[in-house]
Amino acid sequence: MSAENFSPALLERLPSEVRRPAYDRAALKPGMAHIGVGAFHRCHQAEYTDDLLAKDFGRWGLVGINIRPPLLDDTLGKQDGLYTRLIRQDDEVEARIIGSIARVVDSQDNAAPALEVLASSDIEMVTMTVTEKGYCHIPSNGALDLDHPDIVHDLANPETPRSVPGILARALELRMATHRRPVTLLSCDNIPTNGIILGNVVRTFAERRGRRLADWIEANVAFPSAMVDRIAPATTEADIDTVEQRFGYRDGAVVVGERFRQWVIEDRFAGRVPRWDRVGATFVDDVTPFEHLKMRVLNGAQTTLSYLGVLGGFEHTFETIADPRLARFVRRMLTEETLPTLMPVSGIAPAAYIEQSLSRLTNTAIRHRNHQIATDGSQKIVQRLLNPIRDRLAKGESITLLSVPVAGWMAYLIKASARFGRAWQVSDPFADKIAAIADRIGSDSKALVDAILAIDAIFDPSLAANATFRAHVVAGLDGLLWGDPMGFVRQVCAGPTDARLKQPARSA
Ligand code: CS2
Repeated sequence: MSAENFSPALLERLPSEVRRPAYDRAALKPGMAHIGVGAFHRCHQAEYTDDLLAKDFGRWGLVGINIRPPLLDDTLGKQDGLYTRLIRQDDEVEARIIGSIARVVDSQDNAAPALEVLASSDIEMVTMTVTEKGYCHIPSNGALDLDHPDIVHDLANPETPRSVPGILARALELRMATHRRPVTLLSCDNIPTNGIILGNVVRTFAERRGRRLADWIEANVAFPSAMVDRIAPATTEADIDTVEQRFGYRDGAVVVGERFRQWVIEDRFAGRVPRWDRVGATFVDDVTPFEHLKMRVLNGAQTTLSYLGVLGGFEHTFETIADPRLARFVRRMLTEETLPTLMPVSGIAPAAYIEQSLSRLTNTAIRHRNHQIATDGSQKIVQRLLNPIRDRLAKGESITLLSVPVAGWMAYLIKASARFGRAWQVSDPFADKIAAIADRIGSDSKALVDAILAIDAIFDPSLAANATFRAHVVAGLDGLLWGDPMGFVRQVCAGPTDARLKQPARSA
């Protein structure tokens, strides 16, 4: 017989090792909203908010909104917003019920339910995890992509928007027309200068709606940047089974994360602010150094391991990094090439941060699929790989190692094309474009690289034109696409450690 499903009524009967919300949930009032209630949000911002409510109960209940699948009503909704958050480190499991989500709203088919919440005078903070592509910006320059089909739709139908910029602009327009209360829109996605990008796309959209709205936004809305961190892969059936086996109930909304967590937020708000800084978050004047550190080191390592891992036949990050060739490669890449591009961060020694990041990736209980991390690489490689490459090229420093995962990303998408045997299923806004390139060109690495680097939404034209970069990526693609990719990685790693520019080992 299957175990009882989780419900608020079960709260009183949970095993004692499962921690419960330490505040009166019945008194919870919505004060902020979150768009994109996926595993990451439930493991990160919702947990910080739960900590805050326990420490200093206030008006900060969360309304969780999804504007894309999955439906929330089926899982979180049925459980009154409550769910189990597991922290896992190898064999250790620590369970806690998070209570900060007061209500969930499904707005996948129609923006009206989301708009009602976002425009409400109760809501003074809107956080979001809508994935990199949710901002509808051009990755290489951060501008709103006015040719994006959802943006085209929303500019023509501003009252029934589909895109994040369109929904936010409409919500702000409704706020301006009604109570006029200020609001902070806080991006929690891994895009560089995420507050600036969010501000850009919302303002550009609003300007097309009229000067009045644009001016109101200027005076009443803040877009702080933030660095968020905790590894929390998509929940699997196995995670749901783990809760059942260990704690005796079934929770369809369970999330699993690692112990490490970090949240650094730019101290630039409009209206009242949940004092997450009282429960471990940090408010700072400038997030940039933290953001570089996290995206280039931790995310850079994850992305590198995901592409090289798939090419090498590995399923998850922890299995990939257990391969000595890949572990050595990624450590050398981060230490020799990425580290010198980082800005000083007070209190954090970069070399120690690299070691800590690599060690987080070895956690065998965090089953993060390489294909999950590889998803939407076109939206990730700029901040994780291309920006450090640009910084190094500007100083005449070598990019031998950092170019390999760029070629890895290309090989990953090329091998998904019909001409290359559809090795695996991929999900990336540029997948079709790259498959078409692969189908047209076939096996000529140099021609493949030329065609892919010409996609200026991903590759800034000056980087794409750089002869050293091109040569290294061609050599990387040669090595990863044909023959033995792991042998190639080992060979690159066996090469000289000299930091100055060198011609690639196998330049085409
Ligand atoms: C991952 C991130 O899927 C991905 O792109 O690299 O979700 C990563 O796990 C988080 O940024 C960690 O904070």
